[in-house]
Amino acid sequence: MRPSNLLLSLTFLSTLLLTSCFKSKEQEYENTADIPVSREMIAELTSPPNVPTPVGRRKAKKLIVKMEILEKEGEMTDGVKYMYWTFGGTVPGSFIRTRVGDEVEFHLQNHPDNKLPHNIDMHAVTGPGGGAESSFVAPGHEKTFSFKTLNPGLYVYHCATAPVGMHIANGMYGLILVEPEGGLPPVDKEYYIMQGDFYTKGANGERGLQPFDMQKAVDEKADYVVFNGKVGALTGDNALTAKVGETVRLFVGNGGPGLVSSFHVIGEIFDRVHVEGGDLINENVQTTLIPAGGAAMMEFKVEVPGTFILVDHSIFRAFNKGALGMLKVEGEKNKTLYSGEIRDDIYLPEGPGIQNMPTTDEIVASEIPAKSFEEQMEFGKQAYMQTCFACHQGEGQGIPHAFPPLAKSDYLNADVDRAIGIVLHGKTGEITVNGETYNSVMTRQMLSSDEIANVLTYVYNSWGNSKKVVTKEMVDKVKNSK
Ligand code: HEC
Ligand SMILES: [Cu+2]
Repeated sequence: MRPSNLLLSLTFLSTLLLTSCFKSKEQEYENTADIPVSREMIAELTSPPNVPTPVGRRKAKKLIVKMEILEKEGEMTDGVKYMYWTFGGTVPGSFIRTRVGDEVEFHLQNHPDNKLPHNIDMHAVTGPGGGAESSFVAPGHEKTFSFKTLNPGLYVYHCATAPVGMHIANGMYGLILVEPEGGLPPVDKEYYIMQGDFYTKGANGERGLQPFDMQKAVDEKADYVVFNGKVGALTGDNALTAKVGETVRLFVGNGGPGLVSSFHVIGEIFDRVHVEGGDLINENVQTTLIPAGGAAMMEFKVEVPGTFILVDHSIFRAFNKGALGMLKVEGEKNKTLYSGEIRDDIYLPEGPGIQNMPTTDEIVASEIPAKSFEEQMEFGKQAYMQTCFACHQGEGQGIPHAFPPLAKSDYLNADVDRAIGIVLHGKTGEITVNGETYNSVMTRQMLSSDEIANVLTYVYNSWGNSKKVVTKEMVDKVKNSK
């Protein structure tokens, strides 16, 4: 036999062996309802973005889940409070991990300090109301019911007490995973993310404890669209992490109540998506749709270092309503996969004039001026996140060779009037910031004098800068001194 023939028959043999192996497994229980359970086990529950240990090869068990409902105040974003209703104290609720054939004994506890009755409808349950009918529980009570997991997949659970929309809108949703026989293929990192839309009496950013607004919810006019219950739950220090070369699996759900998510990771392609959390696998996907009350699993390998931004690609939700998270990947650069910036030349297709840059046209203030330093900081931060963030980045750290840092910037701190001038008119030409030279273009920012005063006050009082306060008068003086 020629060596290549030998190889062929060997591979053939082993494939035969493997497939027959799988066959016998499946044949054992043609109907998942027949899978027997052995022994009892208390389920590990985790708060987002963490998930419990994979089931691996464990046998089906009687799995005891204890879930406590808590109504508790939390922070939607800086200065904005919200009364969340939660499964397990977090939005989304605790992650439940089971395998097909498990017999789940579910204990739903409604904390005595809570004001309302609640229940749970699990999409993984085959039975009336997904458990809702048997789990309706008043404050200070515990209800128990049990079910067998028949279908593998990633499922949403939520409260289904009337008004259902209101209970969901206040954060009462989470994910339950039913792994197939033998478990999902192992990966290096797994994370739990859930999108939700929130409706508040005040507008986005309006401070204080914000009550739920039923009319806005009915109209589906969300003030906040967020991952994991609040703005910034997955950014900065809360970012998800991975190392170059690792495989990542995201369990992503959408609690709604109203909106559908166009889930996308900027700078990544999903190698595999379990569409709608089921068996159908799509490969090489840019954006995957996650219906309200639905979920999806995405797997990908991270090949290059950097910060990858998770968004709902209905993009105003990401940049203006909070649906933005981060995956920070550390490790060696790979110039073949991604070169990084090779050169930055100024591109001026219409001659040397720079469009909409150096002008002094009056921009009319559309906002109420800030009345205190705190308000200046608050409005300034909002303006920063909307206008400057894209280039100078969330912590003012800039991007090497492209956008200079504003954090601890010697250039910024040396001269307030010059900084005001830059935000007023834009900037081009070579400058040196903290020893690095930049030769790029900052386009003119369309901001009023008040907004410029606020944004610069925010910048000067953040990230180790010199704590100057910039007033509208100072901005007007620079504006008129030209
Ligand atoms: C489109 C990208 C972009 C946006 C948006 C932008 N900048 Fe800049 N900024 C730049 C670039 C590029 C430079 C350097 C210009 C040069 O090389 O001459 C710069 C320079 C600066 C500087 C001086 C250098 C330093 O690091 O201290 C300040 C201050 C500044 N920007 C503030 C702001 C503020 C405040 C905002 C938001 C209101 C803003 N920028 C929005 C790109 C941007
Ligand atoms: Cu409820």
